[in-house]
Amino acid sequence: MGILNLTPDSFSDGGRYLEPEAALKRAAQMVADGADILDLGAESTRPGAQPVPETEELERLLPVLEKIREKLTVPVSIDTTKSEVARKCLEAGAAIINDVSGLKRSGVAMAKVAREFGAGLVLMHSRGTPETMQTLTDYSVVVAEVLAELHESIGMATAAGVDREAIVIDPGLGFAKTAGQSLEILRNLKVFCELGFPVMIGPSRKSFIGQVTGRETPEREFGTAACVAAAVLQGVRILRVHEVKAMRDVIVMAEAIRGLPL
Ligand code: HH2
Repeated sequence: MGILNLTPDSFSDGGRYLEPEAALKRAAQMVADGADILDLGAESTRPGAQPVPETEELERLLPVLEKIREKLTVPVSIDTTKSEVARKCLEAGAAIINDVSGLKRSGVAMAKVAREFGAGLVLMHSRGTPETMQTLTDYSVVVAEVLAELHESIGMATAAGVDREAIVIDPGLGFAKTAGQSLEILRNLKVFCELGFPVMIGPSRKSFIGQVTGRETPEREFGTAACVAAAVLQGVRILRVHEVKAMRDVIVMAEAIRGLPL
């Protein structure tokens, strides 16, 4: 999954794809590099990020989504926690909703929209909001508690009628987690895969990689590659990354080592 942030303030690629033409060019490049899904986001989730009003989120997303639907055939995921943004993007041809709040922000409304459109639904674990999440890192056993909280999100989705086949889970690296907790999750991804839903992770260039490697954001690709390989070897199915071309090779190589058919 290739990341396309239509934001002025994303931690890694903020401000680069605000013009629809530049965004389309980037989208086409990621598809040529091997992306199977594009994830479009218009509200940064980095710690401390300010919320974006619904109209502004849609003004950033819809022109780019329309261009991508016109020119490319790749499924598009929308990274949003607002059910009305999700609805308008699904109407405009998006296929997946990526909810970093795991339905905790829009509640059952988001699940109902996903069900109505038969969309894929990524349920990511987080706590609080981007403004508060880094103060909510108290866990006694991080893996068990993240699993339990993801179970609540899965329960909300299925109770609203979302097909289990439509659900993807994501433990939310860096969201309400210290670097040590993100590493603990990475070490235990197999446990998440055993739940029976496809698992997705988004390690790309995140600060826990900076804490381990001592590298600044643009220089975290090898650190990202290590996370991607470790994830594929444990059964993770969707890798959300900025640098598609390099990570595609890491993924296919790790799959080959794992013994999956070429
Ligand atoms: N991480 C980010 C945003 N959305 N969605 C899922 N499912 N999993 C993730 O790990 C994830 C996500 C944060 O990364 P990025 O989009 O690069 O930055 P920003 O939130 O600043 O736009």
